[in-house]
Amino acid sequence: MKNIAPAIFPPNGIGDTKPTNQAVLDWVHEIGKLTKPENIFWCDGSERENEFLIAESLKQNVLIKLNEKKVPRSYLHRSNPNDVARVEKVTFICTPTKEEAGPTNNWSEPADTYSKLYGLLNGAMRGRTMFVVPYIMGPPDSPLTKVGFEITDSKYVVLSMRIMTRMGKIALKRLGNDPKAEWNRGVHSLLDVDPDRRFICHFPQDNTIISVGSGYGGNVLLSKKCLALRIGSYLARKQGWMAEHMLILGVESPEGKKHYVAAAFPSACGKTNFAMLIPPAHFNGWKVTTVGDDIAWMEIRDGRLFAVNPENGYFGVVPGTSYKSNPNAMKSIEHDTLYTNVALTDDADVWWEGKDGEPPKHAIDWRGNDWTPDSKEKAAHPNSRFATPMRNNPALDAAVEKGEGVPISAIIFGGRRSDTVPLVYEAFDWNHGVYLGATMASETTAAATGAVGKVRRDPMAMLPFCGYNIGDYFRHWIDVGKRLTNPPLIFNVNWFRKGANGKFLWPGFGENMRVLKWVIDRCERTGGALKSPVGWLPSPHDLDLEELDIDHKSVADLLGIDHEEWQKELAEHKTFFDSLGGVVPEELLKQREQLVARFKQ
Ligand code: GTP
Ligand code: SPV
Ligand code: MN
Repeated sequence: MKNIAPAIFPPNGIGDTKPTNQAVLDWVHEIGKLTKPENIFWCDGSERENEFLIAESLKQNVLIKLNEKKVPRSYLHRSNPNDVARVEKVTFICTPTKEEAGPTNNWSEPADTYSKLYGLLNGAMRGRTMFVVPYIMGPPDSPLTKVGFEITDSKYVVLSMRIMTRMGKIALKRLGNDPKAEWNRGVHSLLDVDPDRRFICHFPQDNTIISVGSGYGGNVLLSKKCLALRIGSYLARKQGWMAEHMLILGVESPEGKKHYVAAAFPSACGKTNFAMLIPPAHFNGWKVTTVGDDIAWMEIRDGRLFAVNPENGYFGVVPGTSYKSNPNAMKSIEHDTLYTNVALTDDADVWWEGKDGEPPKHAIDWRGNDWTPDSKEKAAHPNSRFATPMRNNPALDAAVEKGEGVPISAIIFGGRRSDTVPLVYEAFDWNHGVYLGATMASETTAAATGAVGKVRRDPMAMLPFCGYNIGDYFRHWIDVGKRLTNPPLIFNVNWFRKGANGKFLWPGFGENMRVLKWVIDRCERTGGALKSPVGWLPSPHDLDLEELDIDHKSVADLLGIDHEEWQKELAEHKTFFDSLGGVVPEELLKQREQLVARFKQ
């Protein structure tokens, strides 16, 4: 077996914090009997434990220590080159019937899948340490917060989970001793990191996740996409709340008026960047703060949506991150950060495509090979990532620990579209907004294995993350709308429209404040807009474009509705809905008819 680190043996007082809940003990015993590890390490989330695990990871080459002066307390991990992104084709929703998983998910029968996975897990941890990682998702005192346990044979997973979740004793306390309490069971084993034996399986009815054969991010940090979105969305519908692939940000005006906005963009389409936006100089006095950069859990209270960020850290795309594009991210990852698959310079600093300054004359690339600026290969993998605690973010919102969450004034959907879709527009009402989300599309990115740059429908940026039938998910959105007396306004944005020269028309990043400002103006009922077939569109003078170097033609192109392109788009909406085989709610079919009719007027 390649690259798999053997067991480690902690001194007394480390690795022995056993939970007292009998249901957890029974489950760990069962998985231990199956996987046959050398020993069991019970994590408590303490500093001492973390130091021990880092020291052992360095000895076993699971981590490389970075330059203490340049990036203090930070490390580099290289995953297997065959294992660098989420793999959607081996991600399964294992519900009793195929209908429950729906037309957009890979389905496999639960009993068969358990027996296949238990077969693979049989003796899988021989000679290794089995770690038991207790964690919570959500602020410690939130009613939305969930408890999870992840069993893993990867120290990289344990160290990442400590950054990405509230991990350790806090979860044991929250769970308590009730053997019937709700908690998520997650089992992860690297096996031999063979793509042919890689499966990420979800059993929503059992609140269980089993992931084997990968050591990479979204496949193995089971708190994130697996629990917070796939199992989360299933529980959310059952329990009447929402689990969404959304950032959450706060916007405060110079007068001190604050709004919170949630935005769903597909993987690697700008959530982290938008959540950490720094307004341009022209918006002096405006402040944007980050509640979350990837996932929102929302509930209805007093007819409004309130959101919490269930996570405790950011697992962000590294390439393209610079002081120019995202200074808050750069400051966040200057220390106490776990990097995956970036390049290593000769002085043990990190490097990636798009970082500020000159590329190093020599580096070791993400695969561990020599690299120079003349190399054909990229120094950092396009989906290389940082894991950094949210506390590192200079723009962290003060309400991030608030259990009741923050009230959401606007929801923004957005994809990566070279053409057709304008910079920003607003839905006429909630159901129209649900239609915008349900029909959104985006060019695929390196965040998942497979082709990059292919336009695909990705409803609400949840195509790979909805843990049940997408038709029922649309229905849930419509039903939530009925319960909202003060619903958020819904918008669609596209930072990625290109001009005839193939270049982005919009400067993006901090300048997205100009679009956000219009969104806030609309929430405040002060912003102007024109009625178009697709929704409310700002005219160029409704957007504050002062001190921005952009010509009239580009603005017109950004806001334009090309009827020919939209005829194609409308046909694609129909093809997509048809492909779902009759699960699309009547309300959305009606929205499509109305959209078609508006184009004929
Ligand atoms: P996940 O973590 O995969 O969910 O991604 P994300 O949605 O958080 O995307 P992120 O903010 O990390 O951005 C992904 C890529 O898009 C990076 O290469 C960014 O540089 C680029 N990007 C982000 N915002 C903008 C923008 O406003 N304009 C342009 N042109 N590129 C952007
Ligand atoms: C995404 O792909 O949407 C991510 C990265 O946020 S991962 O955690 O790998 O799924
Ligand atoms: Mn994401």
